[in-house]
Amino acid sequence: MSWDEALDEITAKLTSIAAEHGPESVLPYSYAGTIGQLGYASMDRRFFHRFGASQLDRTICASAGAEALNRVYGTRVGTSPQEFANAGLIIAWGANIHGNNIHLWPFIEQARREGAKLVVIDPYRTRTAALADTHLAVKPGSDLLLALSVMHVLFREGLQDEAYLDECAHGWRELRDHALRAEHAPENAATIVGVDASEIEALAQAYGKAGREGRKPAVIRMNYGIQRAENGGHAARAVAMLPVITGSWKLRGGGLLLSMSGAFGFNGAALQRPDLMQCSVLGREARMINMNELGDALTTLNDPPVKAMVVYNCNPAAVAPDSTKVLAGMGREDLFTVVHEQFFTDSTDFADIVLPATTFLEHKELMGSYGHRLVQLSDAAIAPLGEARTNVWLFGQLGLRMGFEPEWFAVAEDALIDEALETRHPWMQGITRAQLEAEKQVPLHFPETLPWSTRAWFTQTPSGKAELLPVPVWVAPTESHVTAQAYPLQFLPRKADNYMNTTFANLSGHQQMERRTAGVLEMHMTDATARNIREGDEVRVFNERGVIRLIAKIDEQVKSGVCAARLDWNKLSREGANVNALTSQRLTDIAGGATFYSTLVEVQRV
Ligand SMILES: Nc1nc2c(c(=O)[nH]1)N[C@H]1C(S)=C(S)[C@@H](COP(=O)(O)OP(=O)(O)OC[C@H]3O[C@@H](n4cnc5c(=O)[nH]c(N)nc54)[C@H](O)[C@@H]3O)O[C@H]1N2
Ligand SMILES: Nc1nc2c(c(=O)[nH]1)N[C@H]1C(S)=C(S)[C@@H](COP(=O)(O)OP(=O)(O)OC[C@H]3O[C@@H](n4cnc5c(=O)[nH]c(N)nc54)[C@H](O)[C@@H]3O)O[C@H]1N2
Ligand SMILES: [Mo]
Repeated sequence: MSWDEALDEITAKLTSIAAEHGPESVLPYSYAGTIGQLGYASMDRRFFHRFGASQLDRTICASAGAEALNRVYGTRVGTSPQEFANAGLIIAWGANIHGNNIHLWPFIEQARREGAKLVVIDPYRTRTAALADTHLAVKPGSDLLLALSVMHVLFREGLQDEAYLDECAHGWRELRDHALRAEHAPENAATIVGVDASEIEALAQAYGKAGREGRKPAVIRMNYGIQRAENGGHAARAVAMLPVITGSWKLRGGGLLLSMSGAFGFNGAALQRPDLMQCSVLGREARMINMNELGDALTTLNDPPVKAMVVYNCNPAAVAPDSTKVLAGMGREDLFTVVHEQFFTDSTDFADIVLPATTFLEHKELMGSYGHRLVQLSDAAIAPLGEARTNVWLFGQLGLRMGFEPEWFAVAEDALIDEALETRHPWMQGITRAQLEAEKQVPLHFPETLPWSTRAWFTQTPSGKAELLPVPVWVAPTESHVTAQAYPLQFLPRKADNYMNTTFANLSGHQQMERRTAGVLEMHMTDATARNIREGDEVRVFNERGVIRLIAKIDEQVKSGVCAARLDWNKLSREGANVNALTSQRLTDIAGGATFYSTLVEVQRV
């Protein structure tokens, strides 16, 4: 059909569904796509707010870790990537830098050429771990206990920076007393963490002594791997406290980086217009649906049920947890589904209408960052191919067809960029589109002093200092090696080094690069032998949520008790089911995040 016919049909369908079931029966489902300020959240949000659709809580990736940082520091700011070159000890904690964050790697290499050591804390032997000086192959979900154990040694040895703590931290003596409890001593924590006590001891000693007596400082690259566990919010919070304890923020090349997103103050309210919910037929704020609970939202939710789903920037059929339920829901005959996509993904297979989307090469975007401190303009390199249209255009058109106000919906990309840059954020003052057009990237007006180096930085926490309370308490995830019974193996449903979540998984060049782990379950010899499984055998991997079939690969990437397989499209997987058939909709302890890495399974030879 033509674009005109498609837009008319979608408008008519959404209108009649809203008339019968209320506008909240329409659910937008999106994540980052090509990640720009406009494509991620601008006209799309305006449209759904004005319509009165259910809101989507976008928690699938980073919500627990982001909130953990907010709780300790009040916002999300950290060591800049370039500063890693000045570190003497780099800890990659739940961070596959060489696979997922390759642009940080050159600075790590630079530091290592000057003698820095790299420690990787990851249950899987990633490319990053294989290149490290030390790899701590911890049990999934044990980071909270490991962080407390590191704190135990720091305080036991008097390696804390008391002057910094007194000035900049709230509750450090309570944290010290808690950390010094016997259960946090390395010899008592080691079994649960899954490493030797001596390894924890060595890590803590190296971390605590870095930056002292002429040594270069330690920096932690914490990444989101750590917070995809049920206790991941408090685990991330505990790790985030470590550089406060040692005062490592005071030194160039010290500190910690999870996210820099708090340094960018784009005017999200102007782009997204949450106030438009008040002008919708609902006349109030619409209900919120956690995107990790899509399976339940499509199969059990009522008052009203979800009757239409509009998918863009996302491939929920492949990436959302508990996919047996997700696919049952997306397969409902009475669900009207629209997907705006670049490729015929697993999700387009469920669509009533597929709309062609532009790629980042075909649209103009305003970019922030997770790591660096540059505002960037990403120009369209070519005109859109075929009939591909941008997210902004699509939702603007739908708004106009709905009869919504042209002053909010007939708005072009450049005007949206201007609105996004109209902000009171102090670090973005004076940054304009004209400057970005000329220079393409403009540094934030970031303060001269190192982040969190003095108390003056802590303006956004209740105490005006780093918040170390409540003390982080070790609790095992519901699904972990501590709790394992019927399903004894911890399962890592991992990202590919050469795909972007599920983007590129259909491209043969990328598939070639991911050959080693295509359709494979990586297991340790001990677990394989106990199940009479040999290399190359077909195996069933299952739990109470689902079953998938893979080929056993016996290697040293995982320790016994842990197995791993990587995320792929369902339709490129054996029997059409990928790793998310096994993951759960359970949420993290903080901020409703996804718990992909808190998954237990059993494995059988077919
Ligand atoms: N090549 C590539 N790059 C990507 C992506 C991609 O798919 N491919 N995805 C992008 C996206 S959306 C994101 S959010 C980032 C994410 O980048 P990362 O934050 O690095 O995320 P993950 O790969 O999920 O997890 C990192 C590591 O954590 C390990 N891990 C799992 N459980 C635990 C645990 O309990 N403790 C510890 N210490 N480690 C654990 C995993 O084995 C994994 O190697 O990468 C982005 N970059
Ligand atoms: N098992 C398991 N599941 C996971 C993860 C994991 O590590 N393991 N990682 C989780 C994480 S961290 C994340 S962030 C999510 C990511 O999940 P998704 O957000 O679904 O990410 P992708 O799989 O990359 O799919 C993005 C889709 O958006 C499309 N797209 C790109 N740009 C645009 C655009 O401008 N407009 C439109 N309309 N479409 C566009 C791409 O073609 C692609 O199909 O997956 C989560 N799921
Ligand atoms: Mo992500």
